[in-house]
Parts: sequence; structure tokens; C-alpha cells
Amino acid sequence: MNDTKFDPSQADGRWQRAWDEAQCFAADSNSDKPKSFVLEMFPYPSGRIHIGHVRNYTMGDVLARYRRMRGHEVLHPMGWDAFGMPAENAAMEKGVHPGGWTRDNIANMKAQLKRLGFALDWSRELATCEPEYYGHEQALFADLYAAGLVYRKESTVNWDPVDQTVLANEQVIDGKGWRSGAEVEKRKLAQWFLKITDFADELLEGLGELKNWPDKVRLMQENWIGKSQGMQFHFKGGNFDEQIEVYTTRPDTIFGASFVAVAADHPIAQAAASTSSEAQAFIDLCKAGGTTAAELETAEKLGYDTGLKVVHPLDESIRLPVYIANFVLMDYGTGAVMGVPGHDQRDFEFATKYELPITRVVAKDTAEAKAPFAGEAEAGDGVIVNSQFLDGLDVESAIERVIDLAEKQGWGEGKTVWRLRDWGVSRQRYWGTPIPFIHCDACGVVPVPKDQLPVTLPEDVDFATPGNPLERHATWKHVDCPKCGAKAQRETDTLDTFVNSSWYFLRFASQPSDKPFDRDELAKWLPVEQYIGGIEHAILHLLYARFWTRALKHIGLIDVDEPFASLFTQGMVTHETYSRKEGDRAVFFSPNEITRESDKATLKADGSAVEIGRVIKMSKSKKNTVDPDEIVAKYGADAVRWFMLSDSPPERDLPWSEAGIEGCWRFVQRLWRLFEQYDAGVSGEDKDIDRAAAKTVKAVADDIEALSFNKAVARIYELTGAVEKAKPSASRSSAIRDILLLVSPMMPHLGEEAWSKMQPETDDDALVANAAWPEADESLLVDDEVTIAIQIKGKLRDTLTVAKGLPKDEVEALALASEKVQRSLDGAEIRKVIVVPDRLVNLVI
Ligand code: ANZ
Ligand code: ZN
Repeated sequence: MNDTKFDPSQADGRWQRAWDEAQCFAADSNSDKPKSFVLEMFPYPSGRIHIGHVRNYTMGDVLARYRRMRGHEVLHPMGWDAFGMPAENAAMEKGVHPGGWTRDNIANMKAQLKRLGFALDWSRELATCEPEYYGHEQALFADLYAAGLVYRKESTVNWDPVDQTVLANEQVIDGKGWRSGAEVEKRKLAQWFLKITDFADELLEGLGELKNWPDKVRLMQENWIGKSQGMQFHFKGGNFDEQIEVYTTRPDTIFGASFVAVAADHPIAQAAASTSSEAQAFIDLCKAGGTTAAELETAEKLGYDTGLKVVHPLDESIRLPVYIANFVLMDYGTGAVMGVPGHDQRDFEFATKYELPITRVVAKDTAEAKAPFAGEAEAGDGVIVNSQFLDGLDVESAIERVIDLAEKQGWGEGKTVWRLRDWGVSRQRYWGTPIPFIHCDACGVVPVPKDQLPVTLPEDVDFATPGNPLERHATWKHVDCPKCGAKAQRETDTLDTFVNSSWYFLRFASQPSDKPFDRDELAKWLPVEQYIGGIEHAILHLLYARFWTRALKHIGLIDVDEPFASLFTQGMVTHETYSRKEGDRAVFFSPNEITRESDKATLKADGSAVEIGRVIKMSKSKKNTVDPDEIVAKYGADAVRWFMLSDSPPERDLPWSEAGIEGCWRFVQRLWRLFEQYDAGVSGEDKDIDRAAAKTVKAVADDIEALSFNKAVARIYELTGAVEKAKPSASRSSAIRDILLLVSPMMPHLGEEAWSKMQPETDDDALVANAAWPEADESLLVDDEVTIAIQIKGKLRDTLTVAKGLPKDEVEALALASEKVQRSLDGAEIRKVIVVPDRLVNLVI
């Protein structure tokens, strides 16, 4: 027997070049095979791939290679989500150009991905920062504008007065700019919006059909869209001449209202502020606090009594005070609410603080009408009490009754409101897609004509001064109006990078140079059969991509509704942390600075002990990362890929361990030794091995299709163990060949190396990457033997292995012939024999 080793350091690169040369993974849209579009979320080119990418892309790769083996034409592309802030930060910090920085990073990361042996169609590679991509995006944006799905409106932004720039919410930390540390101001600016709210209903309904999406992602999207059904109605002013419009989901509780509250930005609040400095001071206080729904939820509920009173629409004798309150949002519903403290927790806290009445209007039953509250509001179901003519109705009927009445009497109506807001896509940034519009004093906002696209970014930009470089550029924004020819100005905002990732999968499927995509080509590939990525994109990216797809269908450019037929969100790669207190801060060490023993960890440098922390997501700040390049160099791509698939279910976290990867490395070698034992000349049958191999082939296929890679891995270990022990036979050789084919999507380099030795007779380009998945002999999948229990008076005495379906009398005879049975019977008389075919024999004595 040969004793060579599999050496990834020379085999990996050799096979990667062979695949490139053979253009194995170039997708042919004209092929008549069934088509599969397998896609992993494309990376941001930060400079280096991280271990999370490796896990994500390995899963997609196994599926893509497997589908090819099953005779599919597979589209498995890769590209770069290449616009965004980090490139501009690098430009500011290191004085490099964002474009150069980004393109260098792409080159690095592409080489890293190649070293992992991914079966990618590099001929379709795209980077969103190139005009060949973003020019088409500008054309699509213009199409959406023409269709009325893009508009401009004033909206409030976070303004950093030092950096002279708009900040994203995440860039505001404790009310201060993340870079400058300056107090952030709210400013009104005209911003570009996409009308995603036009599609709110469709986007919500569409979730119902996404059966192959994780429930939690569908739920998150549902909550984000936030459909709410209720009633909008107005209160008449009692001591003033206006009405206050409110929105409620609980019109049934209308008799429990003890106040009305408006948002700080509400016209009523503004009017109060114009005559009262106290009101103004309260409004300022509200604005200083956070304004996100989450911040408002947790903040103390505060209000200001305006002195205004409104009249209850169902009982003129009831007057309610009007407050300005910090927990009312201006951009939800009408920006005003009726406060029902008994049945809404925020109102309860508010009423408690300002000593307003807390009335019960819903109770378990009518006898409980006077029951006290246990320190909090009761949001639950029940019957209506203390509510005049509504008393005794259940909640649902009362809601109907009140809406009906309001509509008849003309003071309100049933209404649906949505939490979803239109998507603000303006960014005052350089490194993004220029928004293709021109501002002309005479003509207003004019789209750049399509034959003048792309509007490219200027190269000579200055990052030393704060603000938007496009705004400051000496010439770029000065152009002639495309309509009237007068001097005009380019729009200097660029698009949110989420726009870039909202349609890239379309461009992967079809890449003409003169238009964003070809409709018929798209129809061949879409929807994406399997999309794989991180749960952090559960809401925004996936919702925006669904919206773009629907919007492009709406304007007649494509024919699909939903871009991603199946979605899989993979778990994270985790590792314990190593740290030491230095002063009052923790200093972290990376795993390769540590010697780890069973119960302690010490620093290699000086042998001092460090603290072992929890197993958490790998992150640079905690230094608990492993570098994909290092581990690939040490163990080879296949061992790393195998590790990524083993041990943990793919949706769970995967703890990285040195012992684990070493085990994978040993298994690669074990397989290599087994593959070397393949012998096409040997004869003889081994039924057990035939059966085990057939079952494994079938089960591994099912596992891969269900993305249960860890189960597939476990089965391959099991079959490998059985085959190693078996005596040489034709069956054994055939099983070795099966194992090779089963592992080849997971360990493609080992697969090729062994395949090339196994198939010396076939021609040169017979790559295992092009081989077919083994056929499982169906007849071997059914068990033809069964195990039968033999009981005496219900007690198990022996078992028998017999042919399936053996007739009753034969089973009985075999049972009686058992030596163990005879010994137990010890001559006793058998009064009755019960035989359950294929299951058991019970002897009654
Ligand atoms: C009276 C009431 C009684 C309410 C009750 C709830 C329970 P969802 O389901 O999220 O749509 N609300 C309405 N507009 C608001 C705004 N701009 N800012 C803050 N809160 C607002 O929530 C709708 C409920 O949230 C509405 O129903 C209203 O309070 C409040 F037992 O009205 B409710
Ligand atoms: Zn003009």
C-alpha cells in the first residue's frame, strides 16, 4: 500500500488553475439543463475576508457544486458591495483615493477566495463602484422617477456642524458626531426618497408565499412593515377653535380616554410654544432626547399641559386636557393620541405621573367593572364596562360599533396605518452612486438624459477638508441644463449603498453593456434558488431587494415578484476570548499569542496567566479571530471547508477550535489513504457495504438539499469507517468511489487529486468538478431483513433476524428453535403463540 500524503500546498493551486482553464463554473444561459442560481450575499471589500465569509461561501459552494453534479446549469457568481464610508474614512486617514483603496482590497480578497477553491463564475464578477455598474443603476433610478416612485422632500437629518456633513443614525453616539465629537444638530434638507410605502401591502402579502424563508426573518419584516388597523377620528376643541385628529387601534376604549397627547412637532404644540416659553422649553427638552421608537419606549413619560380642552365625540359633557408628550411620534398615525391609561402602558405611566383618571373600560366580565389595576395597564381582551351604550360588548364588536358610529356621524373612520416609511436614499457623500439629476433655476429638477449616463464620480477630490467632496469640487457640479441649456447644478447627493445591493443579483444574471439587464435572460435564472447570508440583513437589505424587484416589475422591466425563493441565514463562527486587566481596561490577546491548556491559558511571550472569556462571535476588537489565510496555509482549503460544515448545524454558531481543525486535517489524510486503496480490478460482492453506500449516497443528497451539512458530514464519517474495515471487494472499491464523489463538493481539491488517480483511462479534462453524483441503487435502499423480538409472557428472551415478510408459521418455527427460548421455557407447555409479522412473537405459557 502506498503511503504518500495529500499535500494541499501544491495540490490546491494546481486544481484551482485547472478549473479556471477549463472555465468549469462559467454559467451558460443557453444551456437546456435545469437552471439553479445559488447566491451568497456579496461582501464589502474591507481588505480581507473574515471567517464568517468562509463559512457563508463554503455552504453556498457545496450546494452549487452539488447541483452541478445533479445535472443543473448553475449560476454561482461573486461581486463586491464596493461603495460606502470605510473607503472615505481610509481616504481621510491615510490620504489614499477611495477608488484605489477599494480596488486593491478587491484584488486581495479575490485572491483569498480563490485559495478556498470556490466554484464561482468569475466572468460575471462586478463591483458596484464601477461606472459599468452604477451607470445602469442611475438609469433604473431615472426609470423609477419617471414612474413616480422617486421624489424629493424636506426631511430632518443629523447634521455634524464640525465635519459639515449629514450623519447616519448609527454615526450619532450619545448625541455627538462619531468622528468630530461635536453636538449633532437637526437640520431640514431636501432629500431623495423611494416610494417603498406604495408597496407596503404587496411586500407584506408576499411574505406569505416565502415558505422557504426562516420564520423569524418573515416575522421581522412583518413587524418592520407594521400594518395596523384602527380608527382615525377628531376631537373638537372645547376652549379653542381647532380639531385634533388622533389614530387609535382601540376605538373600543374611547370612554376610557382621560387626556389627549400630541407630539412635540405637532402644529398644536408649535402653536402653544409661540405663546408660552414654558411650552417651548418642554419641546426643546423632548428634542434633546432620542427620537427613535426604542428610545421613546424606555424613556420616562413626560408631558406639558397646554391648558387646551377637547370635547369627547360620544359625550359632550366630557372634556379632556391636551398635553404635549414625549412618547408621541410625529411621523406615526396623526402625531396625536387619545390617552387611555387603563389599557395602554405608556398612558398608564403618564396618567400616574400627572394624576389623571385611570378608568377601567375593559374587564374579564361585567361583575369586574370596578376591579382595581395591579400597578399596570391591562391590554388584554374582555368585555366593555363603564362605557355607556358599549357596556357588555366584547372588544371586537365594540371596535366595529364605534367605527360604524363615527363614520355615520362623520367624526372618524376606520383606517389602516403602516409603520413603514419611504426610503430616504440621499447621502451627502463622495463614495456612492451620483444621483443623476440636475437643478436648473428655470426648469427645476431635471433628470440627466439616458444618453449622458453614467454620471461618473470625479477622480480629483479633496478629502482633507470636511463636508461632501462633490459639493466642494471646483467644476464637477457646474453643468448646463439638459432642457434649456442655462447654467445649472448637478445634484451632489449620492445614493445609499443599500440601493447598490438591491438589484445586483439581476446584473449577475444578465450583463449587457447598453442596459442594466436583458429581460429574457433574467427570466432564465430568477428567482435566486438559494440565497445565503447573515441574519443582520434580515430587515433592510432583504426588504429593499424585494421592493426593487417589485418596483422593476411594476414598471415593466422584469417578470419576477420575489427575488429569493429560499433564504438561509447562517450562524456565526465563535471563539473564546483571552484578556488581562491592565489598569481598569481589559487588554485582549489573539489565540496564537496563547498557550491553552485544559483549564488555563497563558501568554506565550512571558508565560503569565490570562483570563479565558466566553465563546463569542469572532471580532477584531476582542481579538478572538482566526485569519482565513493562515489556516488555509497551514491545513489546506479542504480541511478548512470541512470544518466549516462539520459539528454545528449551519444555522447555529460554530465554535472554532484548534482540535477541531486538526481533526479535519487528519480526516483529509485518512480519506486520501482510503482513496489510494481503490482497485478497479478486484472482484467480489459485499452486500453490507453495497447497502451502506447506497443509503449514504441517498441521505447525503437529501442533507445537502436541506442544507444540513453537518448531518451529511456525519454520514460520510460513518460510511468511511465501515469501508475502511471491509475486506477488498468490487463493492468496497465502488463504495470508495462513492465516498470520493460525495466529499468532492466539500473537499474539491482532494476530490480532484484522487479522481485523477482513479480515472487514468479517461481523458485529461475529466475533472471531478464535472462528474455526476453517484446513482443510489434503489433496491438496496429498502431493508430486506427485519429483527423480530421473541417474548415469553411479554418478557424479551431473544431476537431473530429474518427475511422481511416471512410467513407466520416459519417465524413461529424459528422462534421455537431458539436455544435461549428453549432454555427459558424449561419444558413448560405453550398455550398460545401470537405472531405479529416482521415485529414479534409472543409465547403464552
Ligand atoms: C388608544 C389606545 C388604547 C391605544 C389602548 C392602545 C391601547 P400600533 O398597534 O403600533 O399601531 N399611537 C397612535 N399614534 C401614535 C403616535 N404617533 N405615537 C405614539 N403612539 C401612538 O399602535 C397604535 C396605538 O399606539 C394607538 O392606539 C395609540 O394608542 C398609539 F388600550 O389609542 B392607542
Ligand atoms: Zn433648465
